[in-house]
Amino acid sequence: MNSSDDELGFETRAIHAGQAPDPTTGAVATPLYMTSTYVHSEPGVFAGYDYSRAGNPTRAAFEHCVANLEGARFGFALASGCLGVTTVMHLLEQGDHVVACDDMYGGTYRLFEDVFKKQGVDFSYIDLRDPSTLEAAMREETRMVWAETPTNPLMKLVDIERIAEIAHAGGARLMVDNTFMSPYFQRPLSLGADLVLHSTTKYINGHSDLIGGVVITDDEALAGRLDFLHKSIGGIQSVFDSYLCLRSLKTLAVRMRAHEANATAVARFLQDHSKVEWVAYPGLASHPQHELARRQTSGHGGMMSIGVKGGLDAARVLMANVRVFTLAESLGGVESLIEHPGLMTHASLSEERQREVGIAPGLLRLSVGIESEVDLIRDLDRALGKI
Ligand code: P1T
Repeated sequence: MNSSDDELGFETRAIHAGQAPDPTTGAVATPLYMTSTYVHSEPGVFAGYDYSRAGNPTRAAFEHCVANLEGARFGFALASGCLGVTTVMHLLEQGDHVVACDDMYGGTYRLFEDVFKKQGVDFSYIDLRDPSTLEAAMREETRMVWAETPTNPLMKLVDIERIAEIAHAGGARLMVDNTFMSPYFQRPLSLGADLVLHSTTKYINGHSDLIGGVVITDDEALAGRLDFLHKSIGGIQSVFDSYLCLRSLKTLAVRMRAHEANATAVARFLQDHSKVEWVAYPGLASHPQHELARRQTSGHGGMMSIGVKGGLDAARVLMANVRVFTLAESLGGVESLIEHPGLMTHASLSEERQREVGIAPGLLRLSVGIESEVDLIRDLDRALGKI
């Protein structure tokens, strides 16, 4: 079977792309190539790999497979999602300008404001839900538009196709952080994005047992530069973590379907609950961008935000009383998590910045896992009853 055949379905490619039986032993599962270096038959002559920072067969299998699932040829696996952000930002130079969504993972915002701004890159943060705001924010020096969709934590959506047109008309690249949707539900490159980033810590690995990232593109020139940055900065993903991510990709489709089914049930339950003020889940008809979600994604994933009545005090009671949901940062694992963005994942944003963006004291974020639906709903119902 030609595993790179684009005609094959997502599930088939997740299991076979980049994963032909091992040429030396015939092993069906891609082996862990735990080696830092490779033999040269004479200086500069080697069988494909010379040093594992530059390339490793286990990592290459994962990079090939995950890129294939995003409909691309080039993937670069990194030691964290933040290293993915860092590597992509090194495509830019002093004096360049980035337009980014105003709501995004707090760690990405911190990297922009406290690291790259100091190195001479300028940033504008805007509400990318309205493409006309991007038109107004573009400058002569704008080289990149940075979008999360859905955004973390407010679950705002960005019209990737429209934003890509505007970015390209202004001479900028569009980078989409696809962590929340995974390639199973959303493929930004097919909608015009130039680069895709995942924190593989989340759905790609899916079992909350590693930190990783990947940057993907189908643009040869960008890939050449990223390859250089990947091996020069050296933020590569370890062999073992690459092996785990590759293993996890095989079940990505079934996991994502299970996350979505549970999240849909949880969102419907919560939106009718008297202690819940609002629920932001793109799969609900009440989400203001539900139509865009239906057009742009093939499903709605496992992430949602809710506002509880009674603000921070009520949110604390809910967090203290869940038993199946775990109070923890991160998302995308098989277990359900709940967290308070204002006090946890987005605590690096000042209170003023949180207010501007809309991170309210009663805001909670749920990552709905793949446990029994009835247990999740009972858990939330019981904990909400304590408010
Ligand atoms: O944690 P790390 O693997 O470095 O990934 C950073 C990152 C990048 N992009 C998005 C959309 C993310 O959500 C994250 C990490 N987010 C969390 C840890 C969190 O709880 O939101």
